[in-house]
Amino acid sequence: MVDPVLAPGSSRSIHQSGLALRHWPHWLQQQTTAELQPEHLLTHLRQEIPWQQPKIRVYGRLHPIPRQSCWIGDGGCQYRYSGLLQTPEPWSAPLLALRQLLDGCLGCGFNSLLLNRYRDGLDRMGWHADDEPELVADHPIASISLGVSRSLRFRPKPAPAGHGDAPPFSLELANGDLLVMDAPTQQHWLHALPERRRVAGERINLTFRRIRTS
Ligand SMILES: O=C(O)CCC(=O)C(=O)O
Repeated sequence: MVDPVLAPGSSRSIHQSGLALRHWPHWLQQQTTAELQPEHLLTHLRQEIPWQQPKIRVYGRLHPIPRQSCWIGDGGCQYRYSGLLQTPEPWSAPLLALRQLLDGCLGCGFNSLLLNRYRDGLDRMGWHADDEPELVADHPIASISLGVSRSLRFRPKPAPAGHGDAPPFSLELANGDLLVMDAPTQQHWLHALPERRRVAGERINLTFRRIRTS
């Protein structure tokens, strides 16, 4: 049994109208399991994940997405994002251990995981919300960052659906950080990982989610 460390005092909460985030800097480094230390996880993910760079249609033309990705989940956890239907790859032992640790710490039940690999500062993710109908809307999304630091940008969805007057902001996510996006953030806000030209190093991000299963 792993020994979860989720000291309430070490997180910071960010609340704005329609947005609720919790951020634990260097959370992984505080865990006692050796296989979950950032360097172990990075090595595992680089070697064992079947990374893909699918093409998506933008204005009628096919373009490779500007990053690599992989979708992992329990059987039946199909997910459509960027217009692509994803059938889940199976859990590896370290990723299952991380999921169980997060389930215990946060008191929830993740059943799927989207991995994104930004090979350098040119790889990026555009503005979007994780609000697809397959996702359980009021379930938290837990994001683990590995590798170089990058900024995650937030901005409200345009009014009236969102909270259009709130100012955009950035959150710097470093190696080992845990960010939890609580409901109703995805309903009212967008997020993006913009390119950062001066960054040469790699970042891998893991977002644990809950897909509806019937
Ligand atoms: O890489 C990140 O931190 C953001 C990933 C993301 O936006 C997503 O998985 O929906």
